[in-house]
Amino acid sequence: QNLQLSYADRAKLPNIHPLASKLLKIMDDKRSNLCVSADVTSSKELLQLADSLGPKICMLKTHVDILKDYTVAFSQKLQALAEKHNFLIFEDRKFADIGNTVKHQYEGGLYQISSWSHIVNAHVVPGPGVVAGLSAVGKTLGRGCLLIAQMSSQGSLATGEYTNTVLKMAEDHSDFVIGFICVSKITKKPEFIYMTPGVQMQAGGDMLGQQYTTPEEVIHNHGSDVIIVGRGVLEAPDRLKAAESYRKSGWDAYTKRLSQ
Ligand code: 6AU
Repeated sequence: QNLQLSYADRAKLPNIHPLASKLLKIMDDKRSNLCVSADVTSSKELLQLADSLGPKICMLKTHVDILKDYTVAFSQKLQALAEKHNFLIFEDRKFADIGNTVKHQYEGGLYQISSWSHIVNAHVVPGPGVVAGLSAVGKTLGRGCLLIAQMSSQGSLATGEYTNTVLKMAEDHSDFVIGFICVSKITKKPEFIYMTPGVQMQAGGDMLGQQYTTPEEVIHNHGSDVIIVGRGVLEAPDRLKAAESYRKSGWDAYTKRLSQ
């Protein structure tokens, strides 16, 4: 399963996508496999989070459509913070329409996501056209896409044959698809990045179907690469302290995996 291959070594693989390579280098440099999910509704609060947690994370995930006060200036400030602290921006847009529609949704509208987000994700329910449409916008900009192969939520339909089809689609578009949203490392390919949401320090769930596992379980037992943590950090009394403890748990689980 290549679980002993380090992030630094994977960054140098001959067939690695440049953006995946950049992410793996950031993870190695900052000793962080933590992506904070900044699910807040004020752009000021989001920028404060990005600035204070920036040193602890390899990636910041946004849901830009839950902001009540999005502006172009906000997206420029976020990009500047990503430069300052060396993290990537991941807009969790979950595109899921025909190629022609997602092309417009990615490039245009109010948010012009492709102009500021390094990474986006997509459901493959529509078939390969969704990836082709996004790729038509993002590829020349050097952007990358994560395909949703599995979900953390209870009763998810993304299992079995569906998940296998996602893998095939990723391989067919490896010039734009850099990895997966998944519960565990679902292929042997070390060129792909495996990112897992539904992470808290204690297993459990919320009232709306979210299911949580621990950083150790995700990185060490399931062989995933990046933990995505929202409320585990956002609802902590001290967000910086919480981010540091998730960073450390994720990193310790990774070094334990390497030394096996
Ligand atoms: O840690 P939480 O539960 O507060 O937040 C988890 C974040 C949310 C979800 O929209 C997202 O992760 N997410 C995703 C993603 C990243 O695509 C997929 C999934 O299966 N489950 C999930 O929670 O912002």
